[in-house]
Amino acid sequence: MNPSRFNHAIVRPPSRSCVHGLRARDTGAPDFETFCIQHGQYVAALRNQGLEITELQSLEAFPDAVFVEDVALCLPQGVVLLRPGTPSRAGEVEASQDELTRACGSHLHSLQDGHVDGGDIMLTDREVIIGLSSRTDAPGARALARIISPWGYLIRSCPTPDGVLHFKSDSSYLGDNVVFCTQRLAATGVFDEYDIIETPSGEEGAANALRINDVVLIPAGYPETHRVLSSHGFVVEIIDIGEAAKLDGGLSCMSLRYQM
Ligand code: CIR
Repeated sequence: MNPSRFNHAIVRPPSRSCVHGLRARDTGAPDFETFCIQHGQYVAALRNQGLEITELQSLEAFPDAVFVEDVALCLPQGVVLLRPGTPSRAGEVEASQDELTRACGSHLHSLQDGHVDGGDIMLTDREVIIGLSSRTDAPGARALARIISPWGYLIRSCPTPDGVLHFKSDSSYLGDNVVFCTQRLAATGVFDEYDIIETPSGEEGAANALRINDVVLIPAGYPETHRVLSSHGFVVEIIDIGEAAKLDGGLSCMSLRYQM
């Protein structure tokens, strides 16, 4: 499979309860109306790349449920329901199960042990990297490997630097062996076999970019990132996700992308 080619995405609009969403540092609650507008622009950007969109119901009971990436892993061989590593998000999985079955039309597999957040899973052309973090543990990584190894995936797990929420908060796979990541994550050696483009100094917040077919989406507010990625030949599109960022959410977190 090509981890940058997609024709479907599942999204979930924010709920009013988003103001209570988790955040490592409080810079103020997101504004619900603005969040909805920005979410709509994000979805429009996915549609512009030819993706068919399935919109799940927003979940008032789960303030972080807009970050739908964390509840499942969608692969051509099947969908794996994950086990988010923070108690307030555990119930999002069950609440999503029926809609995900309808959307993906395939049998759902459930993680049997440990914890994994989708934000800690990176698919590249050669492997699946599982970042061990405060949300994703070794038993969860092993349980995921037991499900997807038989499908032919090579799995590797590695630590995520302290203070980084998810492995992909600090990195994104841009296709053709290229990884865009922070200096602190590159320093762990995890991407030594890849062609690394480091985030410009002071623009670490742009590391969670999103390659969708022929474009790379980046969050607004990172002009050097725009320049650097463009100079490497990427077609870059800017999306304002300022409200999601108040809850430590990035571009990848707000969709489950797949190819059917
Ligand atoms: C959380 O702490 O779970 C949410 N506030 C942010 C989740 C971001 N998701 C992601 O990076 N995949």
